[in-house]
Amino acid sequence: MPAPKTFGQQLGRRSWAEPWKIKMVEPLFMTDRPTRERTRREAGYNTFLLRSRDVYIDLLTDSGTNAMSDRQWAGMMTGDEAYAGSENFYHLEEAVQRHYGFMHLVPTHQGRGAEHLISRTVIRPGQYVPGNMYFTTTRLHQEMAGGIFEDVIVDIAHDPQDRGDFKGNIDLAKLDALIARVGASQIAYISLAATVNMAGGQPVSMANARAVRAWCDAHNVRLFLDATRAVENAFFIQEREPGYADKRVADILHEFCSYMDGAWMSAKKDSLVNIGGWVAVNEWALFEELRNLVVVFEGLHTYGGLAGRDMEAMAIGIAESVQDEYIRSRIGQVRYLGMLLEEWGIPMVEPVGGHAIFLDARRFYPHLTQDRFPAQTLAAELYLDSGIRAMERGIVSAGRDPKTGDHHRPKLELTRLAIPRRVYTQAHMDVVAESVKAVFDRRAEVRGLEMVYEPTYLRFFQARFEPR
Ligand code: P71
Repeated sequence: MPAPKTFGQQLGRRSWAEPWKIKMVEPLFMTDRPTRERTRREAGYNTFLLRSRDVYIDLLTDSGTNAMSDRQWAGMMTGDEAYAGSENFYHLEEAVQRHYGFMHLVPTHQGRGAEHLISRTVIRPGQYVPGNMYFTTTRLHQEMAGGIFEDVIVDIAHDPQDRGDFKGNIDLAKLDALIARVGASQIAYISLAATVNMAGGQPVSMANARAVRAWCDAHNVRLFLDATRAVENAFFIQEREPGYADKRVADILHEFCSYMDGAWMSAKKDSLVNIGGWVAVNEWALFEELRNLVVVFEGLHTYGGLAGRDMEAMAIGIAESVQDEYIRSRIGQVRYLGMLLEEWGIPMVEPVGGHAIFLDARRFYPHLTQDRFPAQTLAAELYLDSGIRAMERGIVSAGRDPKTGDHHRPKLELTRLAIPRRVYTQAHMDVVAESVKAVFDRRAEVRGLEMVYEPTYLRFFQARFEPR
């Protein structure tokens, strides 16, 4: 047997490790294959309907699944659970002002609460909302407020094999074409997400943010950021964009946000907490509207549906999330899994993005048409093989066109392996990689699924399937 080598040695460099150690552990349980055959059938072949106790390694989402630090847990003990004016709210406000740079903050229970508020206050029915690819809840709230989503992301975002550095960018020619067609007054705002979840966690460049800002100024249109993974986005700018290699991620994030009129946030991702969100803007009049609406749907404007302790954990999590060594190891772990899979020829979105590996189910199962739900099928197969839970991000997630009632047929038919922050180790990543490989080796035997129950809203959460 040749001498074993660490991963770093195999790559001809020194290995790196996470900038933290583990203080508390939570046992995992492995089930056997006959049990998983039953549990996946009972769950209608939908990973959202599995019980977590039947899951081994849970890569359903990186949302709310983060491990908090000892400081965050200590902060939880300082929760000021006053109905109004909680001290923790002011800590959160200060953290958002310092790191994201927005003046006025409205907390919400999570991202979609913030999406609801901003969509309702800024969209007039019939207006367009151009965005760099849709996100499920974002688009739904825009549509429920009467808006019409228009995809203005660069074309390469829809090509899993294009290795562009900034596949999340907005295509300004698409904005020009939209404005020529409908006029500036018919554009509610530009909805910019960084990174872009559904494109594979792909980043937006600083140059693009700056150019979109200039476009907005020229046409008097507002620009709002979905800041859910903007820290991860800042890491890619530091790594890839000329002029940013020597800047701190914290400073890059701040500059990026400076081009925005405001932002909404699902803090359950970047901010290293299990629950929370916010919307923040610079305009006082808009803030007043948001602050007024939040009391109807979420709670008073100094807690927005959260406990004081949740706001404290978020304030501390924000500061931890912008540390260079943390973010490098976070994205490094995602890349580690990506490198193994790439080496073995597994089809996926490249380059690997910030929060997940997105397997390309079209190339994984070339014999299945999109009507056989290849990405849903792949998630069900992975679960059967090893108890690993992934998420469909293809035709099921895309839902139906509200006008025609037909399926949206996204070019990207993906199965996402989202990596929770500070939760799993490199050994878990090895187990995941080997399971993906095992499922890939058996790909020819797979026949696809049929949808037998379809809910009205965000159907992917509760839809049920049967094997073909
Ligand atoms: C993710 C989630 C959570 C999720 C949401 C919907 C379907 C399945 C899973 C949530 C996001 C997000 C972006 C870019 C807003 C939200 C909503 N992502 N923007 O990826 O990724 O935030 O979940 O806190 O309401 O698993 P919320």
